[in-house]
Amino acid sequence: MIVSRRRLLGMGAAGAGGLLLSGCDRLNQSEAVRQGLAGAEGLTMRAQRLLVGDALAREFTEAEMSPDFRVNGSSRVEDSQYRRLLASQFAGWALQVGGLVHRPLALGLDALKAMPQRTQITRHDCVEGWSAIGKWQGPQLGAILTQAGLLPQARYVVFHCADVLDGKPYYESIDLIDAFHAQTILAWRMNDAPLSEGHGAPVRLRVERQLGYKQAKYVMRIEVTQTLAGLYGGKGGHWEDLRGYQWYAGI
Ligand SMILES: Nc1nc2c(c(=O)[nH]1)N[C@H]1C(S)=C(S)[C@@H](COP(=O)(O)O)O[C@H]1N2
Ligand SMILES: [Mo]
Repeated sequence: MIVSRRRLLGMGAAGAGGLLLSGCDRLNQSEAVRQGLAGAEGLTMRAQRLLVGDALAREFTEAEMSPDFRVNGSSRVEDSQYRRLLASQFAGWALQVGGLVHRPLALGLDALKAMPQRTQITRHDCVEGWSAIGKWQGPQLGAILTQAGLLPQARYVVFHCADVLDGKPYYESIDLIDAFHAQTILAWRMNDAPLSEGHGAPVRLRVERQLGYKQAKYVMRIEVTQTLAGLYGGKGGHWEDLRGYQWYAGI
């Protein structure tokens, strides 16, 4: 954490307000986000982001990796098609990329592995009060989105997952600032081994400046959208819809 939420809020509206104008224009165009930004949470998000800018989340050394990285939320996917794909090590599987793009893509694991790879050792922080340091590898999400080509109306990237949790399909979303951040990757490898089912095989999102629940596992489809309204519960993510967690979970 570079600047704590408390410190930012302590700056007050006047102090933080001056920071808010540049860089956030595209956020302002969505009604849902504009409403969110009206409150203290929105103020915190914008101030935090502009202070942090493109800064990288802290990266750790091999020696600092946690011996145990727990599985949280879904640990198994019941969907029968997923179970067949898992049994074949995802041989016939392809990540779908669509929505507001010029060229919809279907990328198999081989295609994802053939792209330039990023490896990062980072700390995962779950709101439930645990954290763990692990190593993640995969292509940058930005490179995938660039390959697909975003249409001008594109604002959000939605991750549709294979699992159902508490009776609802899991999903998550981020905006383009986080989507094109250098450490935002689609990880297929964790701690030097292919992702296990528990940790989100075949691929999961790593968006390192946000909390654990944003790190979508079992990503089957990526959809680029203009708004989050009308998708699932409309709040941009599983826990956001079900438990009122914040959509922007910056740390
Ligand atoms: N598809 C999916 N993604 C998910 C979850 C989930 O249940 N399903 N749980 C989230 C939560 S709350 C956390 S803390 C992390 C846990 O990741 P891990 O199981 O690899 O530790 O995944 C997040 N992504
Ligand atoms: Mo979590």
